Amino acid sequence: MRLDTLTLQQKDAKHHLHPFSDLQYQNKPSMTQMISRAEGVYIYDNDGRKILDAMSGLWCVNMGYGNQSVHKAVREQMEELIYYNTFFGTSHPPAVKLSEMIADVTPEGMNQIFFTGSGSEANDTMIRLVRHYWASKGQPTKSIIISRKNAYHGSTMAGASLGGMSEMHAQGGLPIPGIVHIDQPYYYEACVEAGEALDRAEFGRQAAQALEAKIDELGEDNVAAFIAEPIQGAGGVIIPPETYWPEVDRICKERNILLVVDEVICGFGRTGEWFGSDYFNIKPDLMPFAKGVTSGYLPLGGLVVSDEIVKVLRDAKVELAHGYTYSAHPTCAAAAIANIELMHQTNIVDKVKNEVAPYLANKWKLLTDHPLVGEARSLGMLAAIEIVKDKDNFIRHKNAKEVVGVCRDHCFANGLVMRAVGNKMIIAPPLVCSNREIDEILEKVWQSLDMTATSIN
Ligand code: PXG
Repeated sequence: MRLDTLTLQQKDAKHHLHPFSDLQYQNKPSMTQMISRAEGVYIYDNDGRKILDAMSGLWCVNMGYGNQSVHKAVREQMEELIYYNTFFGTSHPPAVKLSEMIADVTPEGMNQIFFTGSGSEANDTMIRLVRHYWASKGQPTKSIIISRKNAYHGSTMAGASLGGMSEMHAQGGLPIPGIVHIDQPYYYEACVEAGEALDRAEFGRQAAQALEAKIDELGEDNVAAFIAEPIQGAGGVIIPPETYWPEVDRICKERNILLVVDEVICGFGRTGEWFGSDYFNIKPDLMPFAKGVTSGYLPLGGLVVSDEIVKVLRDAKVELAHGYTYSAHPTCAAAAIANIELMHQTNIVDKVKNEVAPYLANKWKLLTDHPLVGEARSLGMLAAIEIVKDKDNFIRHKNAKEVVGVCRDHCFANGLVMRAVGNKMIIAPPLVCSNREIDEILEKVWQSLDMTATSIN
């Protein structure tokens, strides 16, 4: 029997603890959005209301909802071998095939895949492998990981410590030792602080040089790795100036620091390349991934490791004392295989690069004409608008958080999932959006911005 929405909401409030939610929601169950069905780029609430999901779930449903080829592959794998592990020298066909398929699309020299259940686990694995690598090379003091403020790398102890979100650090005694943070390359915020437009290229170089300064401060012999998202996602779609990544890449190579490029959001086509590293021409040593690898159909993540690192670990001749029950879970791997096959068949990565992302970009930049929008930026299928009070002088609303909250609520009421982050509104729509669906997103964004302007005046 299908339960009515209020009953579901009340039962939910009774026993279900939601992630990243104000726990007071349990006192007002009717506020909980109850999503019951999805198809293509649309989700449907329990009362059948159609909502365009411009966040691809949580940045993951890249190929859209309801792909029958993925469903079929999952069903068939469940019947063949629903689960087995990959510990102690065991493997299974989906693990073999998926690692080969991923290695086929990763950057040169990046051909070794360790599987996890999520992006957070991938980053936990990363810290252990990186430190094990330097210790195996006889340099155990190289253990500090440098990350960035406002970064998001997961929600486990290590993931949240690598992340640079102060609200997360405040809960649970984080960050764990051995992790430090430098500033993010957030150009628009720097302009707000300066009260004027800055030189973008120069700002990008300076932001990268903060890494070099931190390495000098800590001593090269104590630093293991630098981790960063190619484009910060959860932090608010922070697209670095073009000068940033070449400089970071240079610094890591010159200073003998491993470069970890967190591809959990940017990986698997979101930038119009297979990986954000390809887009920015970065040469990473390790790449955590998750989300888009299965389009969120089943949980699976992992870490792409360079051949060179794996050679050192092999030569160390000690067992790798690390792994998860669900590493390379066969059914999840089957979902990933079918998803990547679908990506190849539909040529989606090239399509995003040459058709979908340029179409979105052209429409998105027009949003700067709206009085509330200080900047409208996009790259691939990632886009943000900076909500401001006075765009000529880079002045934000004093109650910026409230204003974006109002905008987010108008979006939802207008049938659009768009996220509010700090003082920005962001989207990360499915890669498979049609032009008509992108038009619909833009119509709803304009409408919601107009309604926000009216609400706050
Ligand atoms: N790295 C990056 C770059 C991410 O965006 C993770 C790691 C962790 O992945 P898991 O699979 O452990 O969640 C992420 C996840 C948000 C939001 O609200 C973002 C993420 C997850 C949940 C919510 O923007 N990113």
